[in-house]
Amino acid sequence: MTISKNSVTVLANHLKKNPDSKVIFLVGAGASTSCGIPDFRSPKTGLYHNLSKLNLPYAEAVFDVDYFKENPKPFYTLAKELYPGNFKPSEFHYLMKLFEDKGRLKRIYTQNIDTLEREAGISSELVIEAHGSFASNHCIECAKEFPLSVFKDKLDSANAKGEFSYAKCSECKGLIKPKIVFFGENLPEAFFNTWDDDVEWLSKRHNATEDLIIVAGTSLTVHPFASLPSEVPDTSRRGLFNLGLVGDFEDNPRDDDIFIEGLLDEIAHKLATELGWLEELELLIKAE
Ligand code: CNA
Repeated sequence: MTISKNSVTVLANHLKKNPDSKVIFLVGAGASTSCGIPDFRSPKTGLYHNLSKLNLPYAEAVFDVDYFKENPKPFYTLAKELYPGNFKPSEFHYLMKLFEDKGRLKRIYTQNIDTLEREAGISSELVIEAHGSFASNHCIECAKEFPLSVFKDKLDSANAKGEFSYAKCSECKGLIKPKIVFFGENLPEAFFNTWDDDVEWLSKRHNATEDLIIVAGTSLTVHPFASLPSEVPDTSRRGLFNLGLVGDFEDNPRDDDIFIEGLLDEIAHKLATELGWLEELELLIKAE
């Protein structure tokens, strides 16, 4: 594994030497912390650390469907804070958009529910929202779909004490929630199907080692997403942009892995500089 102060240069050189190579990003909450959305697990600033005000029996209960049925308030409180529109994409999101503009983006798999990849203008067919998003609503009992306003209006009508009335299904009176994957719920089929297709595509590429899979801003603890890096064919090259070594990069490092330790926006800035893309990146950010 390459771990050095020059890791950004190693990665940039790989991209420059292989102009036909494409990149698949696997991203997590660390992509959006600089936008003001806390991640789950960073000590002191993570959501799990800050959930104490919601009186949850355990932090993950906020995304537990059985707990939601009993007490929707913690999820509503969190959803009000995280609802799309409240935040702007980061420099790193715009770098991923620039990879698309340069014809170098194969796909982004995101665990994030904040839709900031879409906000950055990345084409929807290139983004797999593995844990769903706020972009559609459904009844948790009968799966009937509802317009966004049905849930959003309830968030907006919280009283001064932060209490909500809850969105309920017109057919069966079940609770309505955004299609965010809770613990105990299945991931979207598109996640599994597209990943299988992309792995096959990687395996069949003539010079597969040229393609890069960049894992960024995730603790790689939530499965099945966390196992994706281990499924990358060893004919492709893996990179990790993160504050620390995680998951398969720590447990089963590969000789040609590239680990770039640091904050994603700083890494994005340095990488764009090395690739000669900085001016375009800054234009994208300015145009927001
Ligand atoms: P996590 O477990 O909180 O891990 C975040 C990782 O990112 C950690 O390894 C941090 O060290 C690292 N990190 C944090 N900030 C930065 C930064 N600026 N630069 C580089 N690295 C950084 O979150 P995961 O994404 O691994 O966990 C998966 C969960 C988080 C998914 O189910 C998401 O739905 C959920 N989540 C999403 C959001 C969002 O949509 N923005 C926010 C919080 C949690």
